[in-house]
Amino acid sequence: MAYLTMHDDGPVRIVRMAREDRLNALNLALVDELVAALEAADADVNVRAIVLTGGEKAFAAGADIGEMADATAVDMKLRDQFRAWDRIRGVHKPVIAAVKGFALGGGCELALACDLVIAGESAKFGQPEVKLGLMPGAGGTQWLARRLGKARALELLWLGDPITAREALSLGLINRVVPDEACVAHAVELGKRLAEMPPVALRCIKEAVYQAMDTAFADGLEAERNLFYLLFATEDAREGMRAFLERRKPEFQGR
Ligand code: CO8
Repeated sequence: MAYLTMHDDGPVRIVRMAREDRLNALNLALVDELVAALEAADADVNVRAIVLTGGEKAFAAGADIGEMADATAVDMKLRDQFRAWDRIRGVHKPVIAAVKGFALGGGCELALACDLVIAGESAKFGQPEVKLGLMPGAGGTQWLARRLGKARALELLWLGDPITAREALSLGLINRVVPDEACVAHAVELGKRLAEMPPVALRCIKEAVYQAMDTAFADGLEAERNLFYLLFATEDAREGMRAFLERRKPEFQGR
């Protein structure tokens, strides 16, 4: 792993992008490593939640402009880099971004692709692609239009100016703002709380929420209903309900 460091804090895998001399510019190799790391964590039974973080100055300052500067449209089409990004959406376990400093362009899209976002006070979110004569390519137009509505999305995408962590919070783009020095620890604590929850229920809830963003309301309701029924086939649901009735703490097994 040339561009990442990883360690576990109990059931939480902490994946850190560490290409700090380039403000974690997302070159193809870094994204490949990142996707592999997320999938490995997803497959590891000892991991219950994943925290993705970057450096002090930047979570990630976007796609590596040096890798794109001379590329033709055909080069980009054949490069097919977003196939790797699609795999991020396939991660079932909770992924929490801990963002300090710049989260720009692809870096902002990466943060928004995580399930929850904890920001340090220094975080700056933005889609400055327009200033390069480009536009977001890793989902930025879709995330922002769906989450902010047309007018705010167009303002951010057309002007390309970054917003502060507090603005992102007030727009409902992220979950919490904390002091920079507490950012990763806060995300890990949240991961540990999620680790105590029944994993199959978390997974089904994630699937249903993403379905809500992707599909018509009636189809989303149908999917939610089916996932709800499915949870009645888990031992964890049985245990959770029994524990409530017996006034004790449940012991979830993940099945
Ligand atoms: N790509 C390549 N190198 C970068 C990038 C980047 N995105 N961002 C920073 N760097 C490099 C700089 O070139 C510099 O290198 P060097 O020391 O060799 O000169 C080093 O990182 C430090 O950066 P700065 O000296 O510029 O630091 P400043 O504090 O002066 O400025 C900024 C920080 C404001 C973040 C500035 O670096 C900046 O504007 N960066 C570019 C931000 C940007 O435009 N991002 C969007 C890129 S396009 C994009 O993301 C498309 C997304 C769709 C596909 C996603 C696939 C991954």
